[in-house]
Amino acid sequence: MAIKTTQAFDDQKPGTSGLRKKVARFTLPNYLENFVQSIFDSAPELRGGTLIVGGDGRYYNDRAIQIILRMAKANGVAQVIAGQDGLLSTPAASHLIRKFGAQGGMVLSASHNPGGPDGDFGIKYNGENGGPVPESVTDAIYARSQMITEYKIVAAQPVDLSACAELFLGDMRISIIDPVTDYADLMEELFDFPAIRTLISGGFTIYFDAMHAVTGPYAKEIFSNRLGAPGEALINCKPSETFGGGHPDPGPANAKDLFAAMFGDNAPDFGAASDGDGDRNIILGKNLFVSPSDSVAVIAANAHLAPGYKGGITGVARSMPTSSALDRVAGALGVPCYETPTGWKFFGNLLDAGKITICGEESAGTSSHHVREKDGIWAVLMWLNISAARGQSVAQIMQDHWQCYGRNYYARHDYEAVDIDKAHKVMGHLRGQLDNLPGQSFGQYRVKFADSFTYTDPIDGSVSDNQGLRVGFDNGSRFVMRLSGTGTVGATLRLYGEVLETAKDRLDLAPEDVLAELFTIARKLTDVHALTGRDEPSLMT
Ligand code: G16
Repeated sequence: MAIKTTQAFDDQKPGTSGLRKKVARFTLPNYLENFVQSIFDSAPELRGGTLIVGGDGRYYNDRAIQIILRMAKANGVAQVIAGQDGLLSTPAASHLIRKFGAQGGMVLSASHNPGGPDGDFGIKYNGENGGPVPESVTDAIYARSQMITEYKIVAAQPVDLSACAELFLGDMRISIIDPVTDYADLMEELFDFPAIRTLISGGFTIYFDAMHAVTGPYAKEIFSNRLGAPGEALINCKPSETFGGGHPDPGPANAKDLFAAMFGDNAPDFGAASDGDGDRNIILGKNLFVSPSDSVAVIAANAHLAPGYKGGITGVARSMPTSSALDRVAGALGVPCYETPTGWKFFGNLLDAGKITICGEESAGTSSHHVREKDGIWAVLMWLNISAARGQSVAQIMQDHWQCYGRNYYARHDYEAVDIDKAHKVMGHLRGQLDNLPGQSFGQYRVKFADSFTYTDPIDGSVSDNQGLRVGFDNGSRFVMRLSGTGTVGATLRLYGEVLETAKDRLDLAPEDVLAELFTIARKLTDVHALTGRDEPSLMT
C-alpha cells in the first residue's frame, strides 16, 4: 500500500447533491483522490465493511472507478459491489446498499449536467440507509478535504468490470453484478406488472426517452422484457459517455424527440424520460406535460392503487420550492406534509423514521420509502400502475385531480451562469425587504409572509438555515428565490412561482397566463434583471 502526499483543493465543498465540477477540474492530479480519501476518513465504518460503487457511465466514470477500487483496498474495505461496466443508476445503488447491508456507496454522476471531456463529473456518498449522507457528514468530508496531506492507494492492474464475476484485489472481494436485475425485481414487488402488461398489450402506447444515459438497460428490461412494450416505445437506450452529445436533462429543451412526439399528431398515450443517473423523471400525456409538483401530488393521492402501497401512506414531504399541491392531498388524506430544504438528503431522516411514504421535488424527483433516493423508473411505473388501475389517460387523471384538489399553477425561471457577486446581490436585495413586505399589496396580491427558510429536522433537531427566500400572498400564491447548489459555472438563480386556483372553470388555463402577474411582481421585488444584466431567464420550466 502506498501513501501519497497531496495538497488540499479549496473547492471541494459538496453542493445540493455531492461534489460536481468540470471534468477538467476533476481530472487534475490528486483531485478525485483527495475527495475520495476525505470520504474514507469521514466514514470509518467502511473499514472492514462493504461499499457499493457505480455511476451513470459518463466520461471519466471508468477511470474514476478504478481509482476508487484501489483506494478502497488501501483503506481496508472488505468488499466492493460494483455494477457491470461500472454502471449503476442512483436509485439502484441506493437499493443495493440497503439490500446487501452495505456501509455506504459512492455514486459517480453529475446527474442531468452534460458529460464528455468538456462536461461535468461528480461523486456523491450515500450512507448505510441508502441515501445521501446528511449535512453533518458532508461538512466533515469538506473539512477533511481542507486539511488533507496524504491519501492511500494500492498499485494494481485495472480490474475487468466488463463481466459479472467475483474477483479479488489482494484480500478485498470485488463482486461485479448485473446493475439491473435486483432493481427490476424490486419494481415487480411494488407494482401490478400484470395490470400494466394488460394495459400495454391492449393498445395503450408508451414512449420512453433514456437520453443515452444510465436508464437505457433498466428501461429495456422492465418496459420491454417484463411489461411487453414494443421496441419502438424506447428511444436513446444505449448509455454513452457523452450522452450521445446531448444533455441528459429531461425537459423540453433536451428531450426534444420525446416532446415532439407527445405534442405531435398521433401522439402516444404516455411519455416519460429520465436523466443522466436515473433519479429524475418527467411524465407526459398526449399534448400534456405534467408539472413535477403535480406529479408527486397525483402519486400521493393514488399510491394505494399499487400493491406495494395498498395499506396507504403515513405522510408525505416536498422540498420548499415545490408547489403546495401535495399539501392539499395530504390534508385530504389526513396525513402530515413536511416541507424540507432542496436536496434529497433532507428526506432521509423522515423516511427512516417512517414519518413519510412518498416525497418529491419540483426538480423532477419523486420517490418513496422503497429506496433513499429519487427514482425515475419508479415514478414512471407508478403512473402506469395508476393509469391501469383507474382506466384513465394522463389527461383524465390530471383533470380529476384538479377538480378534486384545485390546481397549483407552477413555473420556475432559471438565470444560469450568473456572476456570483451579482447573484448574491439579488438575494441580498430581496432579503433586505423581507421584514417590510408583509401587509403590502401589489395589484391583487397582498403579502402574507416573507422569510428566509430555515428547517429544523424533526428527527435529529439539526437546523439548516438560509435555504431560500419565500414571499407568500393572502390568496395562497407564492414566489421563492434561491441559489442553486448544483451548477458548475458561476451561480444559478432560481425563481419559482405558484398560483393556487380552485374555481372549477379556471383549471384549464395556460400556466404562463395565470402566472404572469406573479412573476412581474417577483421580478420587481428581486430586481433580478437590472442586478444581473439579463433581459430574461435562460430557462423556463
Ligand atoms: C439534486 C438534488 C435535488 C435537487 C436538485 C436541484 O438533484 O438531489 O434534491 O432538487 O439537485 O438542486 P438545485 O436547485 O440546488 O440545483 P440531481 O438530480 O441533480 O442530483
